[in-house]
Amino acid sequence: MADRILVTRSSMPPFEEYMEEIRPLWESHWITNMGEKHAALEEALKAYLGTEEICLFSNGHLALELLLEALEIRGEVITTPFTFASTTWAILRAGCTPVFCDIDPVRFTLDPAKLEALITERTAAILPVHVYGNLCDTEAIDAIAEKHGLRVIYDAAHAFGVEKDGRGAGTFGDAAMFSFHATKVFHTIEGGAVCFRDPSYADRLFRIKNFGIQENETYSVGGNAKMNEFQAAMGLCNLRHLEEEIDKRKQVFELYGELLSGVPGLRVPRVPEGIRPNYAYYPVVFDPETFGEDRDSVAARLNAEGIFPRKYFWPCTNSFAFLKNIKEQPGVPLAESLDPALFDPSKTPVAERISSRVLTIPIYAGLSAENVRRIAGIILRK
Ligand code: T4K
Repeated sequence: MADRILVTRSSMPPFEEYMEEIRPLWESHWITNMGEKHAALEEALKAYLGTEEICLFSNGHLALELLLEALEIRGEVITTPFTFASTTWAILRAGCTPVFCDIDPVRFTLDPAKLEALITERTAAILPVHVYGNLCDTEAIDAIAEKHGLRVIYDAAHAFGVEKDGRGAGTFGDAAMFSFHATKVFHTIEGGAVCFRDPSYADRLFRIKNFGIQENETYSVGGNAKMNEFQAAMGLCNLRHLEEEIDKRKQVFELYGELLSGVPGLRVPRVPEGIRPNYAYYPVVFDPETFGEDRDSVAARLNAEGIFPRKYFWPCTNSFAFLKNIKEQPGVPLAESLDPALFDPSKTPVAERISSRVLTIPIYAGLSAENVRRIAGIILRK
């Protein structure tokens, strides 16, 4: 169906611009393994994100999973269940044990007030998520981590370009992972990056994404998660158009705000003081008691009109039924100590409540004002 409206739509740079960007690859024949485009994108991203250190990856998921391995995180990792499955799967696949902390009811990010009670002598790290691009309470989380000598790794998959008081999302904690997937505000088709503070991480991250090969041609055990030159070229083009992309999303965001705020039983996102947002998602929380209709019913009505919002992020990652038999999962080197009782959504009631009520409605640069009005009108039955 040509006129379907999906939750997002990949931004594309002008076709000729991408062709020009990749033309030199036909001359050099150097199309992967940290070539010129890769180097240029690293430098451009360091400047854009305000970070000294960055390592590019083939995708965001592997960036996160391999980051945990590279830092030799072992044991319990305190995290949020209100996220895309990737965050929790990275923890499990890295052989760690996720311990779920409930979320703040306003930001939807890990609630620092509930964090300290979960810290034990087995805790190795804290892995919060800047979900929807909403920055976590980084000050409180980083302070608790420092007090207990724990590392903080932010899943910043949604937070590319977001800043708090002029400070980029990639500069909080010990490290932050960005996703550059096609569905993101900035993308490299598939891709991801880790930004970090301690320069000694650079070698570890480089080796783990490149078969463990060191400069002197000695080896350690590593995988392959390199970003190729076509991905990096897409990133270089998209970065040139990013401000325009964010500005167009802002117009959609603001129009939804005008049309949907103040409606009893609907909660729409707001930009907090001091934040430079990226308008990555537009989550609407439906309170069926007051709004008179639940999230699933609104989604079904939109679907009937060819509009496809998504229930990001439902279900919470601690509530997948198969996790009750987690020990029987084939092929995953799970932590010995992993206890299926950890996967209990009743321990994170705020996350559970938001997850069952939230709908992320379409937002992307090319979404017309007419369609924004149509979507809002359907939601409000106007
Ligand atoms: N941590 C968090 C918190 C994350 O949200 C994610 C990924 C990760 C880690 C891992 O990062 P990556 O390894 O992906 O870099 C999508 C994305 O695939 C995924 O990147 C994203 N988060 C997640 C929230 O959403 P799906 O299964 O919902 O995608 P899909 O294929 O249904 O696409 C959604 C919509 O996007 C489509 O309806 C239309 C549009 N679209 C999609 C594709 C693939 C396009 O316009 N162009 C495209 O090429 O997971």
